[in-house]
Amino acid sequence: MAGEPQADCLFCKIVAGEVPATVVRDTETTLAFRDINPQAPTHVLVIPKAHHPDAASLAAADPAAAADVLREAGEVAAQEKLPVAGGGPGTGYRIVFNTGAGAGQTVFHAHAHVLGGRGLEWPPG
Ligand code: IU
Repeated sequence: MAGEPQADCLFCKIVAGEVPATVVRDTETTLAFRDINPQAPTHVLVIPKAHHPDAASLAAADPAAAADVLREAGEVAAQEKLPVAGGGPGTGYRIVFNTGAGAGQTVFHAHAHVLGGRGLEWPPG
């Protein structure tokens, strides 16, 4: 059923404390932890604690939880002191939801990547 923990899901195991992670924020509905393979000086994943396979599925099933993930992504950026003003290289941050294997999604539990602390090119690779 949508939202229920999945036995074979890595991020459900992190939520359950069965797999270690470096947690930076923990709320009733979300968890934020450092990516084990960081692609930027700040690379944090924000996940809903409930299992949903991707961001769009999460938003369809539980819009409030999707909003919680987005708000927490902003809180992570603030906590990590990622500067937004100025507009130069290394300012601003990126929130990414890879969706589908073809777009690079490898863990099928919705997650926002929060990336910052370096210049970020556009378009992304
Ligand atoms: P993706 O968008 O599904 O590719 O993102 C999954 C991320 O999960 C990826 O950046 C991995 O480095 C990261 N990750 C992790 O943080 N901890 C883990 O134990 C595993 C993957 I496996």
